[in-house]
Parts: sequence; C-alpha cells; structure tokens
Amino acid sequence: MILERRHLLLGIGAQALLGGRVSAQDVTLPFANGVRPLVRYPGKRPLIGLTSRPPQLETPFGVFNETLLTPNDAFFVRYHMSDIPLSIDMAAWRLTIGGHVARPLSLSLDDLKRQFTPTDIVAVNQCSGNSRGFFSPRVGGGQLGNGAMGNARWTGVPLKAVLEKAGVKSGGKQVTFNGLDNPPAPDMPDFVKALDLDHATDGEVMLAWAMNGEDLPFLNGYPLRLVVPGYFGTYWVKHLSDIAVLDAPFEGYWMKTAYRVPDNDCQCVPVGEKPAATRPIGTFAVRSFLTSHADGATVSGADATILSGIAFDGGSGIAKVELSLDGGRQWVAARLGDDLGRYAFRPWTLVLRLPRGAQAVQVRATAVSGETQPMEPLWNPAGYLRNVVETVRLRVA
Ligand SMILES: Nc1nc2c(c(=O)[nH]1)N[C@H]1C(S)=C(S)[C@@H](COP(=O)(O)O)O[C@H]1N2
Ligand SMILES: [Mo]
Repeated sequence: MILERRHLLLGIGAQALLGGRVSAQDVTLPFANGVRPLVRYPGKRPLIGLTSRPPQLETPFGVFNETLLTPNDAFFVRYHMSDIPLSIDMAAWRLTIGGHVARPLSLSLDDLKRQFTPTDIVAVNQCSGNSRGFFSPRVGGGQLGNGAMGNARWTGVPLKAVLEKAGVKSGGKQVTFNGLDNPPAPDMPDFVKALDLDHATDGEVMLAWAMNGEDLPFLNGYPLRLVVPGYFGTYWVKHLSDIAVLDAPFEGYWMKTAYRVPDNDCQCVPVGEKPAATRPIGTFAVRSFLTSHADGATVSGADATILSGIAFDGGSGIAKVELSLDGGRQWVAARLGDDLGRYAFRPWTLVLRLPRGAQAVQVRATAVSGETQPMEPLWNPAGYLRNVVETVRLRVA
C-alpha cells in the first residue's frame, strides 16, 4: 500500500525550484554572454541551465549526434511561470473537458488510456525562441543556443476522439488548453493556449502521456501534455488539466499578445523594425544541422570525412539536404536516412574528401513543400523561427 501511494505522488520536489544541482562545469554557447552552468534536475542528465525559476534547460548539442530520438533525460525544458507543480497526486488528477460541449468530461489517466484507442507519432518539439541567442542585433528573451528542440515518439490519444466523446456543440470555434502551472502573481496571465477547432480535431493533435515509451518526464509535462505535430512548442501545453471549447476566438495574453510573428510570407521584418500586423506563430520553418562535427573541429585531409546531421520542417517532410564548401555556389546532395515520419528529425549523411585548410561547411534542407533555408538570417523582434543555413568551420589537416 505504501509503495502504491509513492507511485501515485510523482514529483520533482522542492529542490528543482532551488535551481537543481549546479555542477562545477560551465558550457559556453557561441555568442556574447553565452556562459551557462550545467545543472542537474530530477530525471535529467546535466543540461544547460538558462533560468532556475522556473527551470529552463537546454539540450547540449552533442546529444543530437548520439540518437535520432532525443533521450528523455536529455530533452529540453521550457516554462514561463515560476509556480510550476512540484508533485501531482494521480488519485486526484483529472483532465476536464468543458465549455461549448454537450457532455462535459472529467477523465482520470486510466479513463484516457482505456476509453480511447492509443496511437503514437514521432514529432519534433521546438521552442519558438530556439537559437535566439544568435540573433543580430540581439533581441530580448531567453538567449538560447540550438538545444531548445528534441525529437521523440509520443504516445497518447487523438484529441479528436476525446472531443467527439464530449460532443462539440455547433458554433465551436477554438479550443483552449490549460495546465497545472500558475502565474506567480494573480494579476499575471495564466499560460493558456488555443487552437482552432478544425486543427484541434485534425486527428493528429494528441493528448500524450508517454515519450519514447516511458511516462512523460515530470519536467516535460507529466502526466499529460498536448502534442501539436509541426507546430512550435508553445502550443504543447504541459501538465494539461483543462480543455475548453469556445464559441468565439480566445483572447488570452499568450495568444493575443505573446507568441506572434509578422503577418507576412517570410514572417520577418527589416532588422530593427516593428511588424505592421502580427498573427499567432504556427509551424516550424525548415532547418538542418550538421551534428557529426563541432564548430572548429579538426579532421584529417588524408581520409574521407563522414559528415552527418539532421533536418526537419513543419510537417511536409524533408525532400533533400545539400552541403556547400564554397559559400553556397555549389551544392552536393547528402543521402537521407531513416524516415520516422514527416514530423520527425530526418537524418542525413555525406562522405566527402575535404580539401586541406580551413573549410566552412554549410548545410541546407529543402522541404517537400518546396520551402528552403535562407543564406542570410531573417529577423523579427521576438527572435523566433531562426532557420538560416548553418555553417560549421572545420580545420582539415
Ligand atoms: N503548462 C505549460 N506548458 C507549456 C509551457 C509552459 O510554460 N507551461 N511552455 C510551452 C513552451 S513555450 C514550450 S517551447 C514547450 C517546451 O516543452 P518541454 O519543456 O517539454 O521541452 O512547452 C510548452 N508547454
Ligand atoms: Mo517555447
């Protein structure tokens, strides 16, 4: 009995709010003021610490070269509110579905697992501000390197099935999602996100309780989170507890004011300018990374070098990945590897005999949609959507 109780009360404990355990090591991200502590939280290996209240952790980039699925203990962590849950009593926890529905529901985790048919999907979760630290000129917000992303297999049930059971009434427009974290002061807006009803019921948006075959790590949203394939992490509400159907667009701060992008094709503005109009951020821009070699690495010019990495986009899938050694004049196609689905990291490899000397290797992905990466970075005042062609400098000896 005692054991059972311990299993029901899962949490990270107060230590997490005290900043985790700071190890002696630092990490230096490659931009000004890029020194970060490596910190250790329950369920996590040492990760790059951005803030401690709330905990915000970035994945060390080398992890992306180890496995295609980002391990749970290395997956990044992002929160807005310092008042995050520290333990969750699963005997009491319920997911409620209310608002503009015929039959409001209150479901335990077992109800969710038993009353609906589980499904899974491999999908990238990426913070809108991933790579913000590279913006030039710099912009406000978390100064992140490239580690606020991860690729995982998510298991849960389609939100569509749960909303069908609740019976959305005619006139439903949007669906809101709230989790167990709260603002530190009552006059601050709670973190609530919304999706259009059509999107919420597309059959892909998921209520997920497992990540890579295990319960969600506490800091990644235990016991249940929203998974919105192809869309930025801001919509992937963690510690999900309340879903409501609205018959009008949601007007909350985290939709109406925050997480908005310039309302134009490039979602960008000239450096330093303000957008004339904005819209809520949506799907990922196509990106690719070389993961096999760190910037500044030395390789042998006597042998062929195996260059490899990952690419992903907002869900059309990756059509090709190409590399250039001459600043983008000529491109060589890489070989694409395992296809875990159009929302997943797509691995790529290219074996090249590199000319001796200093080489700048550039990598560019093109999505099935035709979208590709710009050679020069696009800019927006919030520092979202970075997807410039990345450059890794190698010394070929
Ligand atoms: N409850 C809750 N869910 C949340 C957030 C939050 O602050 N509170 N942040 C969102 C943002 S902006 C991101 S990028 C993702 C990050 O997911 P992760 O922490 O599991 O990596 O969580 C999203 N879900
Ligand atoms: Mo985010």
